[in-house]
Amino acid sequence: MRIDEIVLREVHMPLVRPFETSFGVTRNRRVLLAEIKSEGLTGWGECTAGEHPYFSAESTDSAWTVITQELGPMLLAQPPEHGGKCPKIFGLVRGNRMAKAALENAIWDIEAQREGVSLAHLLGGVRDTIACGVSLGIQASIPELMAIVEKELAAGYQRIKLKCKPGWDVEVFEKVRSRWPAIMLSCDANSAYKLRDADHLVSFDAFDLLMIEQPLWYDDFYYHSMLQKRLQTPICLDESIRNRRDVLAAIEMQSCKIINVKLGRVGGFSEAIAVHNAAQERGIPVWCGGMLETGIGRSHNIALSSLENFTLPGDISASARYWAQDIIEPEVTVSAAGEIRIPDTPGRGYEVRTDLVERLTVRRETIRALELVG
Ligand code: OSB
Ligand code: MG
Repeated sequence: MRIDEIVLREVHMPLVRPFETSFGVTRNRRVLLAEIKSEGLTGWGECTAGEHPYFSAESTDSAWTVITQELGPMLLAQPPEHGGKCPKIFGLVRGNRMAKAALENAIWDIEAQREGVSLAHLLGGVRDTIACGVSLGIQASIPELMAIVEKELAAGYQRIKLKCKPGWDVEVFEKVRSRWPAIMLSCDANSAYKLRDADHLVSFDAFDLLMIEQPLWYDDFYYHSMLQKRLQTPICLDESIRNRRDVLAAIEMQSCKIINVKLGRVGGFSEAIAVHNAAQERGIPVWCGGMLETGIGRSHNIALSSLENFTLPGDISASARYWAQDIIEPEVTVSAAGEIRIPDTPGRGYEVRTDLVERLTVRRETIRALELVG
């Protein structure tokens, strides 16, 4: 394919309510959007890096630099015929997977449109709806959390995930579990504990949690394997899983029983599919995580979740839970049964509201191939 230009934008979008994890509070998102123009078609990608390098080493600003100075020029110099070629094209650049995913995913979007198929179909998806859960941030008080859980269950969400940290864990689980004994409930520590907290983590077993996500270090397999030996509750790895080889290591070491797949964290659709397949071949279920995405990233997550081994409810929920106005049309909505319909129209299946994107843009750079002028 010919790539005419890559337009990189930074958009500022306030969240409708703050989102607190063990590593901090997010109130306003600074999101990078990659728009790739190719032979009359336009593909969109979203960089899921956070405002600060707290979840992973990447940030909005590091990704801006890497895309404009390294990845964008590489893609223009070697335009891929297929999204799956991107990892090789970007091969000299180490890490920076969220930056890479923003470009690679836009290429897959273009390819789906060119083939006249849905992105889900192009990825090899097999389902037409996905099961949705919600991720609930740390709240100021337990009664406030209880009110939110009640509202999300009434909206139909199939699984409640509670962000936790020392001081916001067993007491919270106790209250939620005693009021809702049968719901699918899980927790996510974002690396807030140490192995010396193992006795405390074993006490989580009393709450029949579907999983405990990333309790220990963000880059660890070994200590998680030691912890998993002591826990009834399955460990799910998020931060630790960067690629397919990590999946093999984690499963071999019995560091986890479930894997969270995030497109940005693994570097884009091709590695996400490889991660999915490696887990599936070994009987390990996966689900799709979220990174407070705009509708563009959300639409990619929806397409990815159509793959067969996405058997657990993901963290993909309605646009309105995050944004007063999302930048796609229609917005992502969730049915009363807690499901999202996967679009079957060509590409991602959601239009980008380009006028709104323009208004939200605070920084823009267009990357074009060097033209040889005679
Ligand atoms: O660990 O899953 C996580 C948000 C930001 C950073 C890390 C995580 C999260 C979430 C939110 O849990 C999921 C969502 O987008 O709804
Ligand atoms: Mg997580």
